[in-house]
Amino acid sequence: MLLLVSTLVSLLACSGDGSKAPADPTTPAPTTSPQPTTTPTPLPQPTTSTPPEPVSLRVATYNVSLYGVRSGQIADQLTDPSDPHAQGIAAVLQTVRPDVVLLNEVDVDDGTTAQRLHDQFLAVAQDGREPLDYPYVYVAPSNTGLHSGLDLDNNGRVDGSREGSDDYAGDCFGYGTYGGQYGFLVFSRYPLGTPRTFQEFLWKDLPDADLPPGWFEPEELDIVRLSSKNHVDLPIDLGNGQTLHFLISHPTPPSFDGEEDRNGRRNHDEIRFWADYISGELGSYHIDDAGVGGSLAADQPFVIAGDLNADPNDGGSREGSMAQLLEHPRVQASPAPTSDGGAEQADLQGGINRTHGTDPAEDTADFEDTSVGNLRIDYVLPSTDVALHDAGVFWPLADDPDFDLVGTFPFPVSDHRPVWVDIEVSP
Ligand SMILES: [Ca+2]
Ligand SMILES: [Ca+2]
Ligand SMILES: [Ca+2]
Ligand SMILES: [Ca+2]
Repeated sequence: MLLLVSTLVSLLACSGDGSKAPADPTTPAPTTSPQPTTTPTPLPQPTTSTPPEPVSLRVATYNVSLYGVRSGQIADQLTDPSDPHAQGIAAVLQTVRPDVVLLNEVDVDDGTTAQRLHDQFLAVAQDGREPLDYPYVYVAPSNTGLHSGLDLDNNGRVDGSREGSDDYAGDCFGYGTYGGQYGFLVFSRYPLGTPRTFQEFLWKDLPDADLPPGWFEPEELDIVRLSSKNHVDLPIDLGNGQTLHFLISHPTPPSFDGEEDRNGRRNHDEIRFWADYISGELGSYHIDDAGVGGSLAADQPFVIAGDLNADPNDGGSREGSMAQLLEHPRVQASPAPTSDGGAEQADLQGGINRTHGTDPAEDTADFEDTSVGNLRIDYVLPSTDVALHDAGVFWPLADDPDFDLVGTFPFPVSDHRPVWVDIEVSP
């Protein structure tokens, strides 16, 4: 346990800069190939000729809604090992049991929050569930709560000194009332390579960017970033010679704006960034924070994951936003993850859910049912070159004992449900 903790700490210290991955403890030791019983007996083969095996893993995304009203509040909260919110997150994850999981809406700090969430909750049995053990963690730097110094929300005021206010949050590169609010992190059983981040990529540098007409001044366009948190290509070393590219982000909700729909346009373009990244077309525009250009090679397997804040048919996102990925030739969008509980809750909650176009079994978030309703907005989308064995949304039926982990408003843990896929990546 001590070794594990020190590994986690050393990796956390490198968060945002890439981490030097230690040897993979999960790689099975090479085994001697079964020998045929027919004569003549072949010479023993050197172990280096053992062919690499396919790797099967469960990959998940989960918006855990773990944010506060001031910097440091969540880290302080997690010093209490009986914190019900973090216990709930851990109980859900100990039920779903992903090998790699993206958590949206976690405070980004020096790694303290991630370490406490892992050591005090995930690694501790919740109500008799088996503990989890993730030797590798990545905490993404975030644009949320990072003040721009300019009036990006056009309310006539600029005040970068008052963290905690809506005035402050509205002029940040990504909406956040304090630095690191609504960030994201990854826990993994597999070693992680050096992340490629696109935190500083400018919105205007996206070819044919869908910028809100007349909204930003020229000097604002020179600093306005595309990513509301970060866009990260995080390499996962599967130990069989294959690297899985985890393409993670959390595009802004397409709401909380006006006629200009600046957040809807940004949401669309944040999703488009990945669609172009896997297309290999227009690849020259993907300049990362290290100044290196280029998109993802055609032979690289990937999983796009995150709360993408766009339902294929319902809610406030711009038309066609999710189709950019769901209908992309490199994305394996079928079968869609589903749950029985999502369908049941849409029926029980009624309201606008009755007018929705998306199959409620595919819903991943439970919002108010007058103007928005329950939506499919959380995604784990593998590339077509990996085998997709199973997929699901963790949303139990109301008579299931695990329903208490999900609940109804006000929710015990989150208004989102985890989404997972079981994939197999062959060498
Ligand atoms: Ca302005
Ligand atoms: Ca302002
Ligand atoms: Ca609802
Ligand atoms: Ca729905």
